[in-house]
Amino acid sequence: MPSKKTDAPKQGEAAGTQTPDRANTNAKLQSLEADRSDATGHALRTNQGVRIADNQNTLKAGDRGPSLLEDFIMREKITHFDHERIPERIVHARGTGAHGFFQSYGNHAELTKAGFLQDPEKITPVFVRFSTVQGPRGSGDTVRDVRGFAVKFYTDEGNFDLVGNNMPVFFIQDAIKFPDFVHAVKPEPHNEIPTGGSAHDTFWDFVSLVPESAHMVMWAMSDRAIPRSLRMMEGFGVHTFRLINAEGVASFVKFHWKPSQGVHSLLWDEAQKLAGKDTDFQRRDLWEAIETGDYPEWELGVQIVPEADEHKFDFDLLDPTKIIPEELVPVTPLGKMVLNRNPDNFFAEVEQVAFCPGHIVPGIDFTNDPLLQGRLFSYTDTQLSRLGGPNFHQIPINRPVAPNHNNQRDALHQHTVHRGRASYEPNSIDGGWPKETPPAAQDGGFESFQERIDAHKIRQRSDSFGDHFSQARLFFQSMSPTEQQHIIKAYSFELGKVEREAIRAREVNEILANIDLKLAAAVAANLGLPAPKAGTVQVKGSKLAESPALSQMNHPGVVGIKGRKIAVLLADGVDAGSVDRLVKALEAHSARIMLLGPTSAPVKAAGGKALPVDASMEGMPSIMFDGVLVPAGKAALDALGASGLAKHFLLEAYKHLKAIGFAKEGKVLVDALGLKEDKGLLLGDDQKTLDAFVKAVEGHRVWEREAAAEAVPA
Ligand code: HDE
Repeated sequence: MPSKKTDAPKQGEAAGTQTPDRANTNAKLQSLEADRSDATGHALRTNQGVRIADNQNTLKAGDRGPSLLEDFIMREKITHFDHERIPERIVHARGTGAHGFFQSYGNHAELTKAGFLQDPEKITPVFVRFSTVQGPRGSGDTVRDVRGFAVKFYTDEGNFDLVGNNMPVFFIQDAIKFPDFVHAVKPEPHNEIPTGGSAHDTFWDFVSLVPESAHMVMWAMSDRAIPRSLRMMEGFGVHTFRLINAEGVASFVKFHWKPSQGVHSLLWDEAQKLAGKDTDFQRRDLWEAIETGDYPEWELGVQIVPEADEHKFDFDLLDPTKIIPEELVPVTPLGKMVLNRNPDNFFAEVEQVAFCPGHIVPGIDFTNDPLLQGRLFSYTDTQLSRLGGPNFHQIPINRPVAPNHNNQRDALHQHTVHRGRASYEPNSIDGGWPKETPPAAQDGGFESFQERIDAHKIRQRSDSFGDHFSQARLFFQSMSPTEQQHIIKAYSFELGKVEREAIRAREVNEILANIDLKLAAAVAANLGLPAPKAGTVQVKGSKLAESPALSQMNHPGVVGIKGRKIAVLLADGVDAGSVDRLVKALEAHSARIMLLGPTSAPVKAAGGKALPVDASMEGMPSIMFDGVLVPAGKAALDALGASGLAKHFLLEAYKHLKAIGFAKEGKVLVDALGLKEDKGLLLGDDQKTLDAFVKAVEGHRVWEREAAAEAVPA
């Protein structure tokens, strides 16, 4: 369906300058600010408001005597502290979040009556939480895992939560299998190992016995599971939803988030090293990007399928283990989301935000996807134990900006002081308020899509959910050779950690062999198993031979190297003019530059000028950067060549296929390190070479270097 375009900002347009001042542009947003507290200028008091004179000493009988029970100040402080923790999320416990806004590109009234998608002038505040799935709250950011991508839209018509992932399918088809799946992937129950990963027996036992997981496991073994940055991930609503317009016409849709920053990943070696050298790598990356004004942005789009076309595909739209290939149904852009504000308080906002796929607004509705249906129950239910009762919607981060009067009363943590005597409906005592709003084309009460159901009450899976391998095959075959190799290595690594040979063999023979025999043979070889000769089931195959949209290589982004991190290596004797030129050239592209020295002390440039550095090469290793520059200055180049730290930095960046630019006289260092010039290893600080460097960073990796990089020790 064509969307009417307006002059609202488009993907990739200067988000920073378009950022609205939230409090001023929309008075309603002020309700989101109301509970923020700032102690500056205030006296220290108890929770009851009593000023505290001494926050250092418990009340005691003499300075060496026992503490006194009557010390209400100490007791209140310790009691509160004793109860500071709440249960972490059962899944998606590790996460981080940010505030921002959504703006529609135009009026999408033909598609939906949801107000926030109809007015391009309207700024809808959002809060986003990104997460990993398996690990506990303190686990590493860069583990191989699915990433949660949950967005709360505070619309005028109520909260809409799009609780998605960075992969478009899921491991199971029916909600009743979710506890089984989660128990299998979580750390094993006897020793709580491993933290944050799926490389263990119970996960592979389950998925090798449950072929419906084959497609999603393929995504989880791909580079999508180790994103370079939360800013560089696609997001997907996964299930098929419905959008409904004012005439009541419904369309099936799949939601997509396309990052302006492109879709990029870490290399597995980087991901593993980062887990030790910066456990908070992705959390920090998002935080710093927002602090420095590199506001990440995504385009929201939908694949639209008219109701009449429900059965026109070779898979079932209700099956959450299937994608609609974008080559069959392209993504129609609807609007743009920009994240422009970090939370003030992690616990209050990120930890207490409560998403639920059941939070929808008029104009959006569910389908009968059996996984989605189960989720509608689970999310509210889990908040009861996590957030302590049914009033979690009153916690500031969860509160809608739309009014929410009703007759629900009391319960734990009730913050609202309800006025009036009638907490029932109908009533005459309070004038009948609050009253229902009949459904209407626009601004009416929520009305469910009237779907005719005529069926037996049964526990049965539809035959149309029975093909588990065709799309897993499509995914593998749509990858570039490099991405395919990464997938083979990921399966080999993970299965290599599985203790039971029977599980390894089952995954190879009964899952991988049905997806792709070359994949199965390569993984089998790495595991020391015989290559399977044929699959165990007849796979129908997809209509499409390939879906290029599945390869990350086809998602370079639209903002160039904005926000990419570049290290400039300095040492005593560096040419200050060369540093200046490089920094200016990169700043023109809005890259984030860090000057690194052998230590954190300033370096002495040729001529004696002291150049302050941002960090040491020890503190900020190469794995934290997207590219490296080495400026001119013979003495500095000699010093770098003599430093184990600097050599390791450069060799590691080379091994990780990063863009590395040397000033012309750096050739000695390149030769000494045994490196060869290529599309991303460049010599010279003239404009042409710098342009090539920028292009190489934009390409994210110098894939052509892979074979040469193999020879460099990790
Ligand atoms: Fe979730 N999921 N899930 N899930 N999920 C939770 O809700 C659940 C599923 C997703 O940042 C929990 O508040 C069931 C698919 C995200 O706070 C819990 C089923 C997708 C987040 C829950 C699924 C997701 C959760 C745990 C199968 C992608 C983090 C804490 C029927 C479309 C939200 C919580 C945040 C969190 C249940 C499957 C995404 C237990 C029963 C499919 C992004 O309620």
